[in-house]
Amino acid sequence: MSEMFKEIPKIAYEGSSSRNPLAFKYYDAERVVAGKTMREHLRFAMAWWHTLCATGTDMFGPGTADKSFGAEPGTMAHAFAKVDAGFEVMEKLGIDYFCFHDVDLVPEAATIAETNRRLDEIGDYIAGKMKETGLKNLWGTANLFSNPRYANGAGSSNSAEVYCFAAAQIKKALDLTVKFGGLGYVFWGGREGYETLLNTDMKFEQENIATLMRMAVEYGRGIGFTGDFFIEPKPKEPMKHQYDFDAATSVNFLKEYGLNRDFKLNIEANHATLAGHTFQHELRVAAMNGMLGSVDANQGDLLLGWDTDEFPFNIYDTTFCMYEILKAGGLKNGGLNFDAKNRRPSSTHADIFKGFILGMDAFALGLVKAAALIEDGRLDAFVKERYASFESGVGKRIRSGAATLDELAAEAEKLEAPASPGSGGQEYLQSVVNAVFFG
Ligand code: XLS
Ligand code: NI
Ligand code: NI
Repeated sequence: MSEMFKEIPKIAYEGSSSRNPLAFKYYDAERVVAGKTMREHLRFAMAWWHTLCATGTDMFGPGTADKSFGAEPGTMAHAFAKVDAGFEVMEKLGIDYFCFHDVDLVPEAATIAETNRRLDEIGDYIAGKMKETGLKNLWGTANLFSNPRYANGAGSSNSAEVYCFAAAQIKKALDLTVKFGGLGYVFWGGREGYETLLNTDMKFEQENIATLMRMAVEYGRGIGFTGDFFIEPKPKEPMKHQYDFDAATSVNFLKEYGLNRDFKLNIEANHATLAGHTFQHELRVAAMNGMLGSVDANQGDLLLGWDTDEFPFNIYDTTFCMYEILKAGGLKNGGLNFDAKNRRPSSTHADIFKGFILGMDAFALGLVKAAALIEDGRLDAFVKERYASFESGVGKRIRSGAATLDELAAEAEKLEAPASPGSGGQEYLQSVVNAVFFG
């Protein structure tokens, strides 16, 4: 295989004073932070779809980036060229993992049988490259939202025939994920939602989605998939209302249908924004339910109402993300998948690498700052003190579940002054964060 990106060297760590646009300023793979190397903590992944497929097409115009990689798009030759390009991108950036949808890998054919044959062919080629390079699969998924048959959803479709197609795609995507030794399998419910309740039986649709997931678990476990299944919450886009609205909604759904033993959540920064939450909020909800599985690392734009999938830039956000991950004890079968793409005018091949450098540096810096915040201890100390009244006396009885309303009412009557919660200290805590950030 010949080199595709000849103008791009292997990207090295050169430190924050480097002015080389093709070097890491903060991501130093082997540097140990809080007991593990950056590489182990961050487990970066490349998203096949954005990196190798997306050309920048939008509603108002065609793509600006050339992703032909020397082959004719829509052919198997192109599918192979994308594999070569993808592995070169990962190797040059030192990204250890990739994520894929079935139809990112090959052009979809007229029949399932032919698409699957193509997937087998490309699957063998990818597996060979993985063996050769040591690169790994973070997760796989099936695209159940692009093909017109999924206009009304897949698991939530009104058509049992469409539902069968979805099952077929999931089965094959699971086969590939297992073939690649993937750590996870994602369900992002692209069109699993509704446009109007006038034509929708919401309970029926949700039951069907759960059934499809249950079958996927059964099949996956049967073929030796030992990783985690993930739901990736998103409130809207493309549908007006999507069932996996946010982390709390998804946790409830998984518990309601008894899927919580096999599933965790894949939290995407931009989806949190769309749900009206912070990224940190979504991560915390997942973590406190024991379901922080993996992360789609990108960022949105607060001035725009859609999934802009930008490479992460905001250090406060990457820091609070890594803060939640560190506090949760790390990601077991997850990592940081750059579900991110270049802006449409950033159309060169070098821009692909610069996007990843930005994102990897932003998360490396976030990791360092998160570890520093924990090490500093002032945030933890403040939170501990804030709830200290529950450590003894009546507070302790409340926590243990032993207290009664009668007892607490009597306690309240004994109080001389009106009870006060004390200062929330937000401004103080924010100044601590800035002091830790900027020294
Ligand atoms: C779209 C989603 C999608 C999933 C994988 O908004 O983020 O890219 O991550 O299907
Ligand atoms: Ni995503
Ligand atoms: Ni997204």
